[in-house]
Amino acid sequence: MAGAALAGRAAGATPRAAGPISDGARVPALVIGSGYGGQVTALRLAQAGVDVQLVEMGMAWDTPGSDGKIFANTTTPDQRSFWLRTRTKQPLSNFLGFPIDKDIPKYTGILDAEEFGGIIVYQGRGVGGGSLVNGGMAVTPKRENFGAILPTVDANEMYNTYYPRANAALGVGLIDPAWFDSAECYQYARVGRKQAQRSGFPFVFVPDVYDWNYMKQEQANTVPRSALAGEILYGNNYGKKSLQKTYLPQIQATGRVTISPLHRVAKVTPASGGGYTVTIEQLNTTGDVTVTKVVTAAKVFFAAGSVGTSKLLVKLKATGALPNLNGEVGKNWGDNGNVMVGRANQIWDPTGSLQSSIPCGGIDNWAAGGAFAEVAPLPTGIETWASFYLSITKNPNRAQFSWNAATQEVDLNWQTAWKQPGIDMAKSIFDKINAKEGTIYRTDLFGIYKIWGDHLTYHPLGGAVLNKATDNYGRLAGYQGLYAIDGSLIPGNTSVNPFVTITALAERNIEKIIATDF
Ligand code: FAE
Repeated sequence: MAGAALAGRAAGATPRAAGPISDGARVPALVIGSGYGGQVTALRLAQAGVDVQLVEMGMAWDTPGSDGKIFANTTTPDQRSFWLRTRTKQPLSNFLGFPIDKDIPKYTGILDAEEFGGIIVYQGRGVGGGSLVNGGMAVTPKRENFGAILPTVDANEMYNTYYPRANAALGVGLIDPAWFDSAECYQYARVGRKQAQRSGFPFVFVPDVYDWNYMKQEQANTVPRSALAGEILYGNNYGKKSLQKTYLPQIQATGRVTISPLHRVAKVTPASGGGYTVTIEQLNTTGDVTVTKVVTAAKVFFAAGSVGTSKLLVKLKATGALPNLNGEVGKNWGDNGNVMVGRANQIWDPTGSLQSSIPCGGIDNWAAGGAFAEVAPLPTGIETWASFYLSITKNPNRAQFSWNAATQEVDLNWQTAWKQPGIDMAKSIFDKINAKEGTIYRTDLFGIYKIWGDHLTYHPLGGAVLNKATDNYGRLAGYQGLYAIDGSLIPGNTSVNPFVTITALAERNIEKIIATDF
């Protein structure tokens, strides 16, 4: 920690009002986005005595709807489910060949299916970011793979200090293997394990932030069901430890962080007297801008997620608000190699009508075939005889964001065909399993006669890559006091699900930034 001359640090420790941020405010630190990167940043700054404004375009997700629940169910999506859409855009668009999307009222819902030319990028919207919608799979990469993930970061520091810190703060835990062997809701995963092992692939349990004791009680029917009621994608009402249950209460306890939900940062540019002028649009729940606020911040942290941060930086560079950002901004974006697929099982391998929406295991063929496949649920409530997988692959393709002056929007040049290396890597697992089991791929989940879910990613990474667009701690090149501190720092792939790495890297970077820049 630096000495007493702490620019922008508030005197005293008067707890701050709940917010939102007011027009004309002058603040020491403004954080854009409240996902993993944003909440780590807000917490650690506040604990170091810095007053923080945390600005989030999505809702707070702290108030129940008319059904008494905060979050909607996957089986009955409603206005809460999607960000400003009039029709759902479900990752699995079809079932038994039939389209399953439906009309919904336009609302600032929780899951954004953001469409670019060749890919749909799913992201969480709200205080908690992706932690609100994700599966909670909390995976630390194998150490032997770390050099390829973040080549300029000291692996010893990460594995000795920051990964453990992130895992502890996120509340990561592992399923009880003995319980797994008998739980009805994991029959689908046991089928996945059996078939993987019969084909010679290692099946590994995957840690998750779900409360595993609560999961046991759900199976025993002694508590309201959440994972066992098919809750995922649109939020989870009970057992999942999203950031709302981990970092956020600690943030609130500091009394130093003002949170402004339904506030979207539109512009950041140097202020004449030092620091940055930040233009913020307040939204109503149909997405209209109701108020535009202009504030001044001594330091600004971009934690709007890989896509959100990249889009802002690319636009601000191209439109002259931040012209000195370097040419690496917007580059090295990847999809973490995501591809989805379903397999049709033999009649003697039912996967069960009750499936926990929280995956607990995967098939590791990373070293030999470049794929790590989560055994994922299909929580339809009926027996499907299907096994479903989300694979993370070593797909080497990288895309770039660029400013489109004609549309005044940021484009991403990813092509759907660029998924092919990822599909080939996933096939290194599933072609073999199909041959061994005498089974075939499902063709009814992504359209009519379409095998591969190659149109989407859940894991956007890159666009403001560490030690390229920034220095080795996320300080953006060209400007003092501007930082990127989220998934945009990671060049396209983490070999496993990304949020533990995003959290650990943010913990590492903010520690250095607090020690040297405040
Ligand atoms: P993120 O969590 O996306 O937070 C960014 C926040 O910034 C969001 O709340 C935005 O609304 C907000 N924002 C964006 N633009 C603005 C703006 N201009 N002004 C104000 N606010 C803004 O970023 N990862 C895993 O490791 N395990 C899983 O099991 C897993 N499952 C997933 C399932 C789904 C369906 C999805 C969509 C993702 C999943 N992920 C999973 C990915 C994970 O949630 C994601 O990598 C992290 O949430 C990214 O963290 P960031 O802090 O980068």
